[in-house]
Amino acid sequence: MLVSPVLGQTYGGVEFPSGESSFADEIVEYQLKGGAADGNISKILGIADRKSVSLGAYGYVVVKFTDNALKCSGDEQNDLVVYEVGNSAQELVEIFISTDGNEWIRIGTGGKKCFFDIDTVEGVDCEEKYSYVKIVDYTGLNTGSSYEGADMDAIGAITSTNPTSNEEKSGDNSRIPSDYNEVPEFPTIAMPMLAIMGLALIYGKKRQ
Ligand SMILES: [Ca+2]
Ligand SMILES: [Ca+2]
Ligand SMILES: [Ca+2]
Repeated sequence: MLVSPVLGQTYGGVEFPSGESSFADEIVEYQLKGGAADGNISKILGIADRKSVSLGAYGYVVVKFTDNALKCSGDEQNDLVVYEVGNSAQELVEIFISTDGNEWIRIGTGGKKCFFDIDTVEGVDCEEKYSYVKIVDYTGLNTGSSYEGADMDAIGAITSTNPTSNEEKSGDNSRIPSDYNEVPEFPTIAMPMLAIMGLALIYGKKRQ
């Protein structure tokens, strides 16, 4: 199914063509530091609602998109927005994205509501879908308060697509799972799939 424009909604002053699903869904791992150690990390999930969790000095969190994924827009439009809602403009975060949660691409730093156009970021493959975002407190201000570090409200993929259908991690892409029944949505997916299916057919015939 293609993403329908009628789902478009505005959250925290930003329009999301894919609506609520655009936001981060799951905590993969995190470490809240210092005075912020007892914070509620789940406040970073879901739509921008001004409810935040403080990371503490050099604290970090890895989140995952599960019902969507971040991708390139193909132009200079912003693709990702990170909502930091602290009062201090000095509290910056460093932001990374990943397709698999292992190999990270640094896309920059920012504070407050900050936007990123990933098309131009070195190392980003615009054929890929990015399901993971890592946010690291960059300034490292150690105040000892429960608001220590950057105060994270939400992470949203403005350029949001359907989630990756194949969770394969180690590059074993040589076999199509027997239960594979999802219809590819885009030519960029369909073409390689057709090629693989064609090869499988030829290979199958040769073995008879
Ligand atoms: Ca989501
Ligand atoms: Ca873009
Ligand atoms: Ca929030």
